[in-house]
Amino acid sequence: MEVKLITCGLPYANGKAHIGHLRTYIPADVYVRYLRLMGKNVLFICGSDCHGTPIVINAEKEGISPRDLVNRYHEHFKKIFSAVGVEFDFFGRTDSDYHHEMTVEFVKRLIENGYVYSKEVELAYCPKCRRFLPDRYVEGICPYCGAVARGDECDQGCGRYLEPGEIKEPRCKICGSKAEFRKQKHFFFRLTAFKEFLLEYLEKLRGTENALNYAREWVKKELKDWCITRNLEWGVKFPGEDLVVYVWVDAPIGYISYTREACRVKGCDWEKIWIEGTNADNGIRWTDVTHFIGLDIVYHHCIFWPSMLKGAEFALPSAVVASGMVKVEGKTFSKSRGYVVWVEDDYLKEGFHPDYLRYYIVNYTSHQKDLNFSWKIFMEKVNNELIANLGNFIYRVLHFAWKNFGGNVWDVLDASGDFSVDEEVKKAVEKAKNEIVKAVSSWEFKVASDAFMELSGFGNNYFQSKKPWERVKTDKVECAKTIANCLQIVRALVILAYPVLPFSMEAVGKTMGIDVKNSKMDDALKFEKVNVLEKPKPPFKKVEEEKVEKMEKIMLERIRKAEEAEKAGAEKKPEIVAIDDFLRLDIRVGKILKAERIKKSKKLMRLEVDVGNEVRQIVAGIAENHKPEDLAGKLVVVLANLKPARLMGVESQGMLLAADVDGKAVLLTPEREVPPGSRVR
Ligand code: B3M
Ligand code: ZN
Repeated sequence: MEVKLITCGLPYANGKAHIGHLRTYIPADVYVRYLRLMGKNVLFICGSDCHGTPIVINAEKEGISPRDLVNRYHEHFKKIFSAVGVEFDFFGRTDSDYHHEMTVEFVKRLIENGYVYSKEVELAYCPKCRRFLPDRYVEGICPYCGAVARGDECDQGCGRYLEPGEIKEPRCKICGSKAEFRKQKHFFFRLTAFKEFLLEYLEKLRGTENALNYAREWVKKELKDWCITRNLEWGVKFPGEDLVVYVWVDAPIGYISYTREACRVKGCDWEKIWIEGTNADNGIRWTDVTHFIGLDIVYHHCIFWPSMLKGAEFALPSAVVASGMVKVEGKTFSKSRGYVVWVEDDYLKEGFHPDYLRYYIVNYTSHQKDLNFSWKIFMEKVNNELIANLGNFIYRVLHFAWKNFGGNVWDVLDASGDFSVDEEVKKAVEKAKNEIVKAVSSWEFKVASDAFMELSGFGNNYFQSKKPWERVKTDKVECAKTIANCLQIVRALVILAYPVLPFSMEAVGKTMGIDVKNSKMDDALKFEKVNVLEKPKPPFKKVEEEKVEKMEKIMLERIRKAEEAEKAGAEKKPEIVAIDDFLRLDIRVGKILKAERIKKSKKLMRLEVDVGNEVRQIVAGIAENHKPEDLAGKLVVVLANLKPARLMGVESQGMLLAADVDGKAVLLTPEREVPPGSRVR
């Protein structure tokens, strides 16, 4: 059977997993599980994205090697994925030999096919660090909108992707000094050659509208050739040069190298998937590959990636599925501003069940829309939907069957010789199954999960209307019929809800002897005998209000701290300076000769200060907590080469140095008597 390859965007091995990651990975896993239930032969792959400047910079900051940093987060992601039930068949890493080999092969094919050329470009160079400054090593001004930007992206302004050399007024991110432009040879990918191809490809590409619409708009605008090399040590070496391949070139090639590696282990044919493809249409060789990605990387997957594949003569993915963005408590997701839920610390370590988050992410809204994570809504969805509806139905049926029939209703029914599944039950199960199949094929996981919840709602009403708890006393056979029907619904639910709730449905399945992992969708429609084999447990536990309050508190505190940090940062963001920068300041000890308040000012005082070779008039904001009479004769520290300024009409020829304690100036003074004019350094 042909392989259907499903991939997820590769997480950077550069930080911990958060809810933004799971917003893509969980629906992808749900999709894969549904496909398998439908009998498809699926290969589900992903892996760490290990290259790029942020990883090198963070490793430098921590004083460890990029490899060590990558090892740490690679293991972290593996652990998290398994804890939340995202089960990849293969989880690779781009710093592996097999990936480097694949990337070099790929780039060589692009070169041979004439899609790569070299060009001298002017790049930001730091004369102090004596190095070129790729991507995030440089900060400056966006040439398009004038906002502060980093080397590869105008992240605070217009959001444009910036090519090397484009940034204005570059500064070295490491030492803070002004960068200069220097010429260097770099390599470019001829993206402009793919416009016609892309227009046609995007016309036929399948996927979610959000991805397709963006991509179709972009391709109509001007495309630019793309610099694909960087001055870095860490990365895949560009053949024959002292450069590495840009991370956004090697990362998607990971989809291929991981497939090759997965196939080596599992015995499938990677060339069939990535080279031969499944069918051809107007010169486009398609392959049954579906990329699950976040909305922010549509450009890379719908413009760059297909052009690279076409240029290197690989087959072309047939679908790109983009998840909407994430909000946390109603605000745009942001790690730096504290609007984040960390999967390990805030969720798993707090003891929340992974299925709850899976249900929330899949069921909150359509896959394409923004998902808002709020702890209150989380509690409501778990308690009022999962538990009140699904959990309640499953448990009440299993419990009733166990208590009143020892788990086996068929003995009573066989003896009576009279049982068939109610038409309305059959219809309800069939309806749910059909809706799910249809919804899944268009990546509408909310619709799919609503369908099994509706079936469970039907089950609750059915149970309620038949009143088995009364019948059990009057007509055991009738009662057994009701429960037998309900058990059919439970079995269907176990199978139909399993992709979303794998842990809990597997457990319920076990209670009934159903091996849900190896079941097929149509087993939901089997309507055969099924028993309760052991004392059932409620499938879900309530989320307690206090717990949610605790989580909200943690979140609020984090947001508050982030706000504070931002404020402090905005006031004075300490920049790294060199010693010569410091030596440009003329800081000396001075002696206050005279002090008086400035009329009409609460804060300001006029001082006469002996700075060694002269007496300066200095205006200082110290009147609120100092008396003039206490100041005369005091030794202070003066910045003596500050440009003179007028304050309340009085010229100030320097500045006193003081500690800022809650907005009050606490004057600095030498530890013992020294002559006025002594230099401070
Ligand atoms: N490593 C993560 C991101 O930008 C990036 C994805 C690569 S997919 C080939 O979301
Ligand atoms: Zn520098």
